Amino acid sequence: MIAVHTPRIFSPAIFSRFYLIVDDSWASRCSLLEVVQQAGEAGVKLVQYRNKTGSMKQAYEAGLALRSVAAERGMTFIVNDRCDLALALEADGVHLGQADLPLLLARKVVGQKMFIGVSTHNPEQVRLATEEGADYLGFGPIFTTRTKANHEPVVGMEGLAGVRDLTPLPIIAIGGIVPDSVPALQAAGANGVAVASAILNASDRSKVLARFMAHFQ
Ligand code: TZP
Ligand code: MG
Repeated sequence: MIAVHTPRIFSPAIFSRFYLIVDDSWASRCSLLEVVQQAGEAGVKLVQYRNKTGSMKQAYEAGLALRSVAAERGMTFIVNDRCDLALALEADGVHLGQADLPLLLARKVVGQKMFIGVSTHNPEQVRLATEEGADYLGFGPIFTTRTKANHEPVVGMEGLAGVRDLTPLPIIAIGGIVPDSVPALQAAGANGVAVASAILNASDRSKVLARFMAHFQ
């Protein structure tokens, strides 16, 4: 069904990148497929599919089209929250929040071939996800964001700098990030940045993608 599947051969480089989040809540305002295509053209290599509200069937059908585009373009495709959906879509990985299946159980479900990322918001969560064998960590929200309702308290650059030395894993900063934020985030220890609204909301998406990508050459 799906042409390319990246095996889980871990390299920090895979997660030291611009990480696009395509969130289904934007699907009524823009074509997520078009966004992933544009991102592929801009050189984006890492994409997460996030669907918090759709039925499993809707999430599968929308996800399958996105997964195929990502595979054609050699992008690592990660599914947010749901191990079952990640398996069904033959994703390259699953991204777990603190309210999702615990990492050790998720690993049993998805097996050894999938990457597992974990959202973390404080030093304790960073330590635990590292001990339990996450492949990369999301850390944030760095700034306030409207993409996630009732998000955790903002951690700021200082929060990021404060966890950098607690883990050897790639840290992906998330939450309210715009292109101009990237150098300071990298200086504070972020390997990558995960972004939804700055891309999905952009009036000139290619331009904003290029501005992000310029920080990851
Ligand atoms: N958690 C905190 S922010 C976010 C998630 C899942 C999504 C991305 O945020 P933004 O601000 O739209 O880039
Ligand atoms: Mg989640």
